[in-house]
Amino acid sequence: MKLSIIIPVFNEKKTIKEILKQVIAIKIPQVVKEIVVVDDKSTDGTREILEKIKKEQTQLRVICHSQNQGKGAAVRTGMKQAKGDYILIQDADLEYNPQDIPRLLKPILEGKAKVVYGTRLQRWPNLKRDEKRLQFLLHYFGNRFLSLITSLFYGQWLTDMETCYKLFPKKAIQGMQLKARSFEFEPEITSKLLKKGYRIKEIPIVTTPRGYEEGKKLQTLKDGSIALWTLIKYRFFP
Ligand SMILES: Nc1nc2c(ncn2[C@@H]2O[C@H](COP(=O)(O)OP(=O)(O)OP(=O)(O)O)[C@@H](O)[C@H]2O)c(=O)[nH]1
Ligand SMILES: [Mg+2]
Repeated sequence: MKLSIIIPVFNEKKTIKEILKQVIAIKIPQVVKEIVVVDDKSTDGTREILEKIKKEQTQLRVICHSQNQGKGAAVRTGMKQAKGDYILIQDADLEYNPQDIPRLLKPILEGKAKVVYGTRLQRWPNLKRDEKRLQFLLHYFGNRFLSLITSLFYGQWLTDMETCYKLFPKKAIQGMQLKARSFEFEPEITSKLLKKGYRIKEIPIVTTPRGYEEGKKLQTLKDGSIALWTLIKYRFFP
């Protein structure tokens, strides 16, 4: 099986080198990996770092947007270029741990699932950093709420619709008119996969959430409202 790992990147100079190192290091029996990095016009030096790594790691594919367009647009660019049978999205920060990738693939390799999401929410939120309590709680309950709406609208119980770890066959998105430019990519693809009749298998994962001072870009209220609207919209429109 060939797996395309798509990494959307925007201004992640602190983490890009390390995340690529971790993703490159993952070895999965029976699976050939392809890594597609999409740089969304980073201005903090990330692009220069990518140029350098590309020379050393020739298996990396790096695609550069000439304008910043958002995470959804970057993922869509990556998916168009992907040559794998399966696609996995990997954020460029260090919140998600690439060591979980083989666990996500397991049900697929065993023929037990076609679409797998890594869920962060089958547990209480990570509240280690006290000063960020409210921010994380808002994020946590916002996501729980959006996942509940997804379950009600699309008829499948989900605990973490917003997770970045989404793994699906490339053929699942063929013919899908994905439009999201920003973070509404998550509700859009989830809605459309469920509408197409795919069942989503959730596998628990543990993440290390980051705060805004560490480069987080998602804005809980703004992007949460857009996500809610996206879920409503695609329930009734194609
Ligand atoms: N291409 C592109 N990627 C972006 C943009 N904004 C954020 N990203 C990437 O999207 C990923 C997630 O962004 P974050 O700001 O960490 O979002 P988050 O708050 O972790 O979102 P959750 O995972 O739902 O908690 C990272 O890899 C970012 O580099 C953008 O404008 N363009
Ligand atoms: Mg993040």
